[in-house]
Amino acid sequence: MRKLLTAVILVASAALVACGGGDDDKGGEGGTVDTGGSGGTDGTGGTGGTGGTSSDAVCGNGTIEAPETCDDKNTFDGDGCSSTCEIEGTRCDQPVSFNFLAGNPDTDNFRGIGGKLGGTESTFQASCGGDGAEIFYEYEVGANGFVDFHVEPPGATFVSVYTACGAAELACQKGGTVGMVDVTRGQKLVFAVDTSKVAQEVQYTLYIRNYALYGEGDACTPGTEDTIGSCDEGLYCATENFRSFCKGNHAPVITGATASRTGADFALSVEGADEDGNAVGAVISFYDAEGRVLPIGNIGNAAMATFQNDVSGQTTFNGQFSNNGFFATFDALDAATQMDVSVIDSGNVTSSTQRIDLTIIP
Ligand SMILES: [Ca+2]
Ligand SMILES: [Ca+2]
Ligand SMILES: [Ca+2]
Ligand SMILES: [Ca+2]
Repeated sequence: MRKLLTAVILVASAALVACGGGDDDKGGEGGTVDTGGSGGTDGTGGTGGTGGTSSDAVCGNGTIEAPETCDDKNTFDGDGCSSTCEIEGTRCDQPVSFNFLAGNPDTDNFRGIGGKLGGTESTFQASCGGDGAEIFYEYEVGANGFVDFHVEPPGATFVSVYTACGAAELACQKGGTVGMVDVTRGQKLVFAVDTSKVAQEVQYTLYIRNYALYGEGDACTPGTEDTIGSCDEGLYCATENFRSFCKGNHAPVITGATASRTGADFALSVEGADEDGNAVGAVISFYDAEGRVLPIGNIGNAAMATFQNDVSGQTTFNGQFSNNGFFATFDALDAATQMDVSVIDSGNVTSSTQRIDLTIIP
């Protein structure tokens, strides 16, 4: 603002100077936009040049005044209209802030923001397409893990991602297809939304989601700084002294398992050990006498049997599962004589699989 006022005052004084006496033959030169005209020299003949006209545009007043290309009633960058009232996003070095427009996205939620592509000028084309004009977004990553992203609608849009303007492309996705890049907290990414349609309006929505993965010792309690109770692969969310954190995980071990069918009822008993005490259930599959796997309704060939007795915290356990009418529900299992059983823990780590007989109790 101060700069603009100074400019206005300078222009005003230049314009006064411009009204000086003119040359016999020659009037003063007219002013330019920024400086007033200079007066003629000598004598009285010429008329001085007229003062230049200045842009008295005020960015932030809500009115687009030349040379402004937008005015969104504020002087913030990153919201689509810059602090100097230039449209943002059409150049990579002047991107729109995805975080700002999406409300500082938290992790593990898709945030989408919409826009319009329609310009004639294509300065850029990603490997998967983009003949038309493009809009650039900057995205600041909230948490270690990965980011997945896509742009809609399919057919007319593309999105590509870079660590910075001019850097190698990390990924390029056609509209409707999801891309993924590994990220670290605080890292900035540039997303380019592009279109194949030249000079034709295309409404788009760009979606970005930051999946947080938490390492050993990181808090995993929802509601704390980390927003979701998930840990890196191979770790699990352990609770001690009212605090939850990601902890190294060990595979459960099965020491013995029995399964039986009584009429339509099913019962499973699994003895095992888990160093972390976080076994939660068994993954089960059924086989006929010829060793062919049998579908479990529309669940697939394997189902989860969560232990009905609480074995959490037990390093050796005897997990129980029973279901009345199980075989009446899943008719295709009538031929079952054998089962595969493995134990799964809360970190999604499973034991090795054991093939056991399904005992038929008349
Ligand atoms: Ca303005
Ligand atoms: Ca603005
Ligand atoms: Ca383009
Ligand atoms: Ca474990």
